[in-house]
Amino acid sequence: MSIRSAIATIVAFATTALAHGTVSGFLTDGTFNQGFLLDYYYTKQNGGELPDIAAWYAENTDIGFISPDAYNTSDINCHKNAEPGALTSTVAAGGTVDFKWTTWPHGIGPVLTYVASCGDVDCSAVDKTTLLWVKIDESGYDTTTSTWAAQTLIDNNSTWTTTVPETLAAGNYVFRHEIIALHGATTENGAQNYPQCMNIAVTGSGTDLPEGTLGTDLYAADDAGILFNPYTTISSYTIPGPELFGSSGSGSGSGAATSATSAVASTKAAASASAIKATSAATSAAPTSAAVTSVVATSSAAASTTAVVTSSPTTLATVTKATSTTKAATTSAASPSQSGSVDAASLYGQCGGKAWTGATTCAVGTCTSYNDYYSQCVNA
Ligand SMILES: [Cu+2]
Repeated sequence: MSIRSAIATIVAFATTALAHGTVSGFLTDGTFNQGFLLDYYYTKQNGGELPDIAAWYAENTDIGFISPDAYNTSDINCHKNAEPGALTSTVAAGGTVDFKWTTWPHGIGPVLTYVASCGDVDCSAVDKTTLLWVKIDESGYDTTTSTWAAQTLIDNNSTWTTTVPETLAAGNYVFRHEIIALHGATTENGAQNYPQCMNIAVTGSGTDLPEGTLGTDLYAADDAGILFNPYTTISSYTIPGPELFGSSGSGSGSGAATSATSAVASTKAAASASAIKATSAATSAAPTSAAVTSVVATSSAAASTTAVVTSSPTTLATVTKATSTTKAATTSAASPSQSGSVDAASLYGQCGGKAWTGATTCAVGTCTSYNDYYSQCVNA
């Protein structure tokens, strides 16, 4: 094999490895704890000893996800065929847990963290089907910056920090950290849940422990935040799952800033039928005259096209134009010209992107464009 094709092969594997991720480690008040590595699955299959860690075992060897059609199974708790970790880590109420994901590729979706009390039982012996989850952290879509929590996680070196509520009752808990990827959520059963669990005892003097929710009752396939089209102007997003700890009802929390609301509304009509999200900028710098409106449109598939336009009566036409440009770029990235002799890509294999000369069809799944450079076969 030539050096060139060897490099191409390495790149192909590297991008495939980007497919999804797991929590490879977590910090409790700054102290590192080993996460569950998929290698441990094979260790177990080969009769080897699993390391004693606080992270839960799971058989998500495809680096895959839980689909809405499995929300009523015990796998929604802590991923596929999960079993409790042997150890329990410790964090102080009011302290932090940093969840370190392997490189995370999907910038569309909310990030959530739950806890479930193990009661008098050590969490290493808990029955996952009895766990009652309390949501202690949630982040969805920030309309001010047009940013999903999952993108914020990516931008933070694939790490998410959850602050443990100060008033949470001391005791043994299973923590359940989760990304819900929504890039395919426009169609039913297209959302992808990536739950990861670990045993962490909370110390302190807190006494609050709201009644939680069984894993199988956390989500429904038709929840507003599960069956959701992210490829349009997003004026609000309702984070799925039960109410947030300490909240008195509002549950949807990612801060719809009023400064952006009016401009977003003005572009909504134009953009809602399209495959992009459009949002305003320059409201702070703009003169009070309503004659000047800046619209920044970016591809929802991440950074493929950016159009910056200044005008006002023409906002509608402008946004429409930016839309079609973006759409064209996305479409071409998703289906580059056929190169003839290559087989269809396998699930999670690359199936398109600039300079990609491999398979452009999928043996399993649907070829989905994430950006100009990378399309991947995923279950829609
Ligand atoms: Cu993926």
